[in-house]
Order: sequence, then structure tokens, then C-alpha cells
Amino acid sequence: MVRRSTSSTRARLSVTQLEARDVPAGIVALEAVNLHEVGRSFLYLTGDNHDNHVRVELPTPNQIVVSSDTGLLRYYDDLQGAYVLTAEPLVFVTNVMFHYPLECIVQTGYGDDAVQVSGGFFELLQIDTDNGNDRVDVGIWGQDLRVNTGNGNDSVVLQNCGVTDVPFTGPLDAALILTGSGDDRLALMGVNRFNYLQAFLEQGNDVLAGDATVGSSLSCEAGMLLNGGTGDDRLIAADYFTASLPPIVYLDGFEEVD
Ligand SMILES: [Ca+2]
Ligand SMILES: [Ca+2]
Ligand SMILES: [Ca+2]
Repeated sequence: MVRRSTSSTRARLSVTQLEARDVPAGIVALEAVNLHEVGRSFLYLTGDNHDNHVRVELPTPNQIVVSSDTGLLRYYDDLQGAYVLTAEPLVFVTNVMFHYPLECIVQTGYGDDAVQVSGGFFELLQIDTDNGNDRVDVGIWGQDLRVNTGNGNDSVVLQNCGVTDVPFTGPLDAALILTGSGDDRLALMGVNRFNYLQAFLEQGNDVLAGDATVGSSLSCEAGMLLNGGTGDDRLIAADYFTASLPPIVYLDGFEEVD
């Protein structure tokens, strides 16, 4: 009887330690699926409630580089049947032929997350960073861009979106940026070209910054809807947004314009 009691106590202690090991900080799951029958590819990156740092780069149409400063990356490709599970901080995947269109969905959950996506052509790029003070950097060519940074003091930078010499033509069909509550900053740097751009900075004292550098420009061929929301919001380098006016422009909710 004495032995059973001791064993039971040890078992409970052991279970507590295992649970702690099963949820280390910064796990990121990556699933890349090539559906070669229909010629489409999907890329899913899922973070956790800790601080996830994720970068996705497509330097060439058949190469993808995914890296993370923290945690575990898993890669699965049903076209080649390859499965890689590694705790290395960098996963470099080559010779993977991604089909177009490519859809990429990044969901990093709570925590102070950093997501960077650059290069390549995306039919859909969707980034949700949820609550926490997050940073999102996007420089892509594509058709549908959706960024939602949730609550917290977030930073979103769009740099040279829709400008590329890859063999695809046409601007981003639609871009929708939501930064939620908190004091957020949205910056458009360099040359950006959209068909229709919508940004809602929502509650908090937010900043929308254009690029005052000579040669930078913004083109929105169908329309532009930029809303600072409630709070004391500031629009910096307004010329960047107003220099080339699209047919429809709504620029509202900015108490201070530089
Ligand atoms: Ca997270
Ligand atoms: Ca956030
Ligand atoms: Ca806000």
C-alpha cells in the first residue's frame, strides 16, 4: 500500500513535466500541399500563443524558403511525398515546384508575432496575427492580400507590392488591411500598385505613413478607402496617397495630416 501511494505521487509529478515539454514556446507548424491533379498549391503556417517569428520567401517560382527564429517547423509535400520534421531554426526547401495559383494562409495566434512574406506570386495571401504587438512585412505580387493584425500595437509595412518582373501581369486585385484596437502603424513604402486598397486602422491612436522618398508612388486603379477609425490618428506624407488619385477615394478619420 505504501508503494502504491508513492508511485501515484511520482506519476502525477511526471505528467506535469510532460505537459510543459509538449507546449514549448514558439511552435510553428508549416504545411505545404501541392495538388498536382488540379494544379494548385496551398501553404499554411500556424503559430501558437507565444511569440512566433516567421519568414516566407519565394525567390524563384519553384523555390520556397521558410524560416523561423523560434520553434519547430514541419514541411509536407504530397507531390513528392517528402516529410521533414526538424527542430532546426531554418528550413530551406529547394526543388519544390509550386503550382500556380498559390494560396498562403498564416495564422500566428496570440503573442508578439513577426511575419515577413516576400517574393513570388500569390493568388491569396492571408495573414492573421491576432492579439499582441505584431509586425507584418509584405512585399509580394498577387491578386488578393488580406492582413488582420487584431488588437495590440501593431505595425504593418507594405513595400513594393504588385511590382515585379516575374512573368505575371496585373496589379493586386484587392488588398484589405485591418489593424484592430491599439496604436497601430501602417506604412506603404516604395512603389505599390493595387487595383483596390482598403485599410481600416480602427480604435487607438494610429499612424498611416506614405513614402516621401523621391520615386516612390502609389497606384490604386479602381479605388482607395483609408480610414483612421476612432482616436487621434495621423496621416504622414499624404502626397504619396493623393498624388495619383484613383477614380474613387475615401480618406477619412485622420485628425492630423502632414
Ligand atoms: Ca503567436
Ligand atoms: Ca495584434
Ligand atoms: Ca488601431
